[in-house]
Amino acid sequence: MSFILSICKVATTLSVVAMLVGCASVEVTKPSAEIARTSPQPSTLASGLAVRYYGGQYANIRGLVEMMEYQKGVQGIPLPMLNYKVGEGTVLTTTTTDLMGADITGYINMSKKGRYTFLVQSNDGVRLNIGGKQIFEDPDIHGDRFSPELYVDVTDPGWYSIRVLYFEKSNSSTLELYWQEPEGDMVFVPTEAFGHIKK
Ligand SMILES: [Ca+2]
Repeated sequence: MSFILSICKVATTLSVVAMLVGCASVEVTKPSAEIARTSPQPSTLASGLAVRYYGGQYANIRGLVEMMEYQKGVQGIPLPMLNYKVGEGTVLTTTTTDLMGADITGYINMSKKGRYTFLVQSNDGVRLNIGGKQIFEDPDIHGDRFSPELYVDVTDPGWYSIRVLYFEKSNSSTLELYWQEPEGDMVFVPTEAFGHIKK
């Protein structure tokens, strides 16, 4: 795990190497512009992230977004963390292994000032928004693949909105979100840093 992470950190500047080791071959994201802290701050949150599922066969995130315009979806069991690397097992908190889209929403608590570094691993497509800003997208069908390092500079600590669009077409599925807090280690974003409004 740490080997792949460190390889991906280096490989994002070398796109050929990045392809060989399965990192997203996209440009390293520049330090982010200001993201918007949620205002007012949410007061009572349930832990983890809310999710709605949209069953269907998608070739990319755009296809999922189109489906969401005319399907209501099904409310799923909340996700404690984004740490799913399940091979050919069930997708997130569903009981199905393929052909599934997910709209994951809630809040993320960035409680320290300074630079947060995120990494996403996905299979298949994913789009990550934090504080109303698109941080990363790897929208098409692919095997397990890391994002480059994604930087979010926090000047105003607190809860920020987070939204992850994700789909799994077939075979194995993975959705992971790591962060490195200012002066911290690269770890899965922990449950206590996620919240959602219970419906
Ligand atoms: Ca897959």
